[in-house]
Order: sequence, then C-alpha cells, then structure tokens
Amino acid sequence: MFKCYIGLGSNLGDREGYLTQAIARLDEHPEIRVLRCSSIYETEPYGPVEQGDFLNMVVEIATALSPEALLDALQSIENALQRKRLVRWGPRTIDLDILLYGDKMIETEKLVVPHPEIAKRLFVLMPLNELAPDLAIPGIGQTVGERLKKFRSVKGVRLWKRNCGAGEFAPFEN
Ligand code: GSY
Repeated sequence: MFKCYIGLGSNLGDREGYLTQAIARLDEHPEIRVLRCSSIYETEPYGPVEQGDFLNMVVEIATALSPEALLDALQSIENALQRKRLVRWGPRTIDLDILLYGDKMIETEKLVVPHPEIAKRLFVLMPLNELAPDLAIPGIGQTVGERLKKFRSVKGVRLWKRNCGAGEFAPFEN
C-alpha cells in the first residue's frame, strides 16, 4: 500500500458537488481508500486564461495501484464527471492530479511525480499543509510547511469550507 496525495480542483458548474462526487468515486474504487480530506479553498485562477475562481482541496489516499494505474483511475473519474479538455489551462468541472505517491520520484511520458507545480502553487500547498505539514517533498529538500513559509502572502487563496471531520464541511466566514 502506498500513501498518496491527490489535488482536486473545479471551476465549472456545481464546483463543490464535483469535488464531493470525485471523492466518493475515489473511495468506491476497490483499490483506493480515502483516508483524510483537507478543507476546501476558493482560489483565484492561475494561468493565462480568464475564468472563474476554483475550489481546490487535497485528499490523502492509500492505494495498491501502480502510479500509472492510479493515473488511469483518476482520468476515468474525470471523464465520468464530464471533464472536457477544450482549452489548455481553461475551466474544468474537475481536475484530479497525483501530487505525491509515497516518497517516489517518477518521470515518464504520462506522469511526473511529485507534481511539478506542487512547490509553486498556493492552491496546492495550503490544503496539502493541513494534511501533511512535515512531509518532505521528494526532490525539493523541504517539507510542505517549510515551503509554504517561503510565500510572502496567501493572496488569492481563501478558506471556503472548513473540514470538520466525518465528511462534514462548514462554510467559513471571511
Ligand atoms: O492545475 C489545475 C487546474 N488549474 C487551477 C486550479 O486548480 N486552481 C487555480 N487556482 N488555478 C488553476 N489553474 C489551473 S489550469
């Protein structure tokens, strides 16, 4: 079994609904167990395309799937949730990324792990820090918490619903 971290994002339609459905489908997979979920953050879009704000979160899973098989499973869930790849960097109902797969470093044509954006994007680091602040990011030489402290501000990323445990999320009043 490997412990892995999956980044989830949605900025089209019922954003929270897509996150919730994706988590349910992950947990329904016979070889994936969802162990813990971060809170949900509302985040300004990163990249060149003008689009609506995202909801982002991270889940911790345990899986016996190989990295490639896990990627296939994530892509099947994206497809089942009407993910279309119309515009690069564009809006999407759901995005599922393997952020970390145990302590492995993987580089194939289809997959790079740790996810290349992990150390650069607050919309990944903030939810990941809730679950694993002391986890060393392979190849980076820093823990998630240390990496997060390098950011001067957390502009563009706000807590949207706090995870209250047992699958309950409470709206967060800013
Ligand atoms: O990288 C995943 C998709 N994506 C996101 C995202 O999930 N959150 C934010 N804030 N911006 C993004 N731009 C892209 S592309």
